[in-house]
Amino acid sequence: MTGTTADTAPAAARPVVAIDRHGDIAVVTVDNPPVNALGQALRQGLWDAVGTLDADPRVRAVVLVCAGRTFIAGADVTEFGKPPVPPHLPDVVARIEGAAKPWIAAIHGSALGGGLEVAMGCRFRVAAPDAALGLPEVTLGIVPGAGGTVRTPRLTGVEAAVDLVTTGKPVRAPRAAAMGLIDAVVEGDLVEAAIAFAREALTRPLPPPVCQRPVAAPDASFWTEQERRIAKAAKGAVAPLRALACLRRAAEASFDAALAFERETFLDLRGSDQAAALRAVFFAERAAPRPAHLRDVAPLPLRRVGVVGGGTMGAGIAAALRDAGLPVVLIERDDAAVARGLANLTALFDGSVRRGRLTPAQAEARLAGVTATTDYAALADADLVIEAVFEEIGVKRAVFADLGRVCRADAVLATNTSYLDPRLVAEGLPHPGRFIGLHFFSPANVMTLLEIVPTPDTAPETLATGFALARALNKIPVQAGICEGFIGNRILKRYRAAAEALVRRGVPIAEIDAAMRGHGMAMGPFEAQDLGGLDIAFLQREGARQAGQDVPETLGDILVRAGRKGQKTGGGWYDYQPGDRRPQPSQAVTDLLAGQIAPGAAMDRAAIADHLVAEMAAEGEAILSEGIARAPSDIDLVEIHGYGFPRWRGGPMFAAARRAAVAG
Ligand code: 3H9
Repeated sequence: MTGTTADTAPAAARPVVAIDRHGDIAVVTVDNPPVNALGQALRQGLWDAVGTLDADPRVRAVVLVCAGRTFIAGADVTEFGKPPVPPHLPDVVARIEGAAKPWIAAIHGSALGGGLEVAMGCRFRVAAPDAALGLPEVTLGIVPGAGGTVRTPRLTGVEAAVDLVTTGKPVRAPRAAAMGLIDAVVEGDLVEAAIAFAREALTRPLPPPVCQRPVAAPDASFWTEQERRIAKAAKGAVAPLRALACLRRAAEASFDAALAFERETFLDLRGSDQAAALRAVFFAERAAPRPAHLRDVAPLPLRRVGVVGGGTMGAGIAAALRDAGLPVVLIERDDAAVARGLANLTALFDGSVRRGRLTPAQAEARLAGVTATTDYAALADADLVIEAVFEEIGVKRAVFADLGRVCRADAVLATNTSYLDPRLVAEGLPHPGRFIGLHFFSPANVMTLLEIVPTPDTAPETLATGFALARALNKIPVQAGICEGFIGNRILKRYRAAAEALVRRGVPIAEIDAAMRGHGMAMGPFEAQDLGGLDIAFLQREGARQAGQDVPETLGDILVRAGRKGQKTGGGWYDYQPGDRRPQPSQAVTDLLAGQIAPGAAMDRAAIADHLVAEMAAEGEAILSEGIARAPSDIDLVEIHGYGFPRWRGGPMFAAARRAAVAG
């Protein structure tokens, strides 16, 4: 790779765009760490490079390559809130496309958004085998703004372009080559391979620039079908449908007219609430794995991990660890439980095979990396052990007594408790600095949230190791203080109580669920309880009552006492027909709750959703003021990644702040 690296060169010695000449081929190297985002200096540098190289008679072709870990990863998202400064990206792309010499984009790492748009302005694109290419703009609430919707269908055809642009999902180089997005996948040194490609290309007539290539327009029924499909998947996010409209224009209008339409859509969406929310989530997600307060703390190495408990949660955690390549020791209390734990794990890996995420051979290798046993001595060499046994303090304490005996004094010991006080779980443990709460969400091999709960005794290295684990597992970590339910389940409790309070006021259960789905939640609060089971929270309340706490009777309690625990018992808040997960309003529930419900209150769905989200945000405020969460954005990440809150609303705290700002 040409160019200097960010780590070794002083800032002044490193131009954002450098030009080298290899005989008659020029190599333009972009060097704008960390991800070569298209800030103003880079746009200007590219603009100037076209002029310089067009004027250089020795140069016959230009290779565009990037230093560092990636090709251009897109527009500089930090510039989105500010007035645009020229040269604008569409003009830079047009200038590269109109250059007198053909440009060849040589792609490694990720060519995303504006980065792929720059590459599509080039006459050719070659990429390293592991490069990823994509147009993730819709995930930021916008559409591509520099020709992405207009040039992509000219390279790949409309159907593949719809997929790329409306999902925002990147594709790897081999797939990109198969769909026509790039011209070749090249092995070995990328610059040398791109120069060789350029020399070869110069021996033949050049293809036309992408803007001059034709695009076949599908008929109206294609667009109607796509609209229907995309609207359903978007659940209220507007960008995917607006991106589809741009693609349709690209297929049906001239290149220039489509480009103008795309730019207009881009500028319109860039200032929208949804884009602001999605940008906030984007930066919060990137900041989460490396919190500032742990910058100077080195995590402990994670080479071997133990999991105690092979139930749904323990098996899910073990699967997540294996997916990250870590060898796992799985401990259960007897041989039958070991067999059940292994069966749970096998079922998870088989599921991944069915969904095409793993080959059968990979699934077998994942399973082979698990040592399942009843013998705690197998944990003697573990760097980290995660306890995921029954949610009962005595059971958990017994596990930690064993772990305290067999594990190394520097092994991190974690509890996956979701409601118990981790301080009580750890009581009596030798070397308490190594203890921490790691709250996974079920299914743990799928859900991206990890609540990290230190106790007052937890050492900084232990906390840093929790974050390192999250990075290894590709999860979003959020640090939480100790309170009942930590961040997520505490807000959930308030949310459910507020929803029940609406039912008591006479708002129909199905209206509340529909309102929250309409708000963009994956599910409403009552249908979600039916799916997960009403008995778990009921048993917690009963436990608290038995311990002498004053816990008022909830409507859910009435249902559970009547045997209605959710889908698994054929009914909870709704009735269910056997084999059918669709909730049906229930006369039995109406009868059971009759004495508790006021005569019908009218409340429109938007007001229901606003009220419930405001309740979530109010609990979030309390959590912040008690120091349980470190920042509002942490609460938003918990809601988005753990509880199905719509990303495009930015989370309850973001929404509340936005609402307060608008109100004045
Ligand atoms: C676009 O292009 C619009 C155009 O169509 C139209 C224009 C007219 N801008 O993720 P990482 C920062 S929309 C600014 O940890 P990785 C990030 O915050 C854009 N900053 O690295 C972090 O900062 P810090 C479409 C950005 O190696 C640092 O870089 N593009 C941007 O795990 C490292 O990030 C995208 O949506 C950005 N665009 O992954 C691409 N991107 O060090 C989004 C990153 O201060 N980016 N930063 O915490 C990514 O997907 C990943 O960053 C990438 C690298 C895969 C590239």
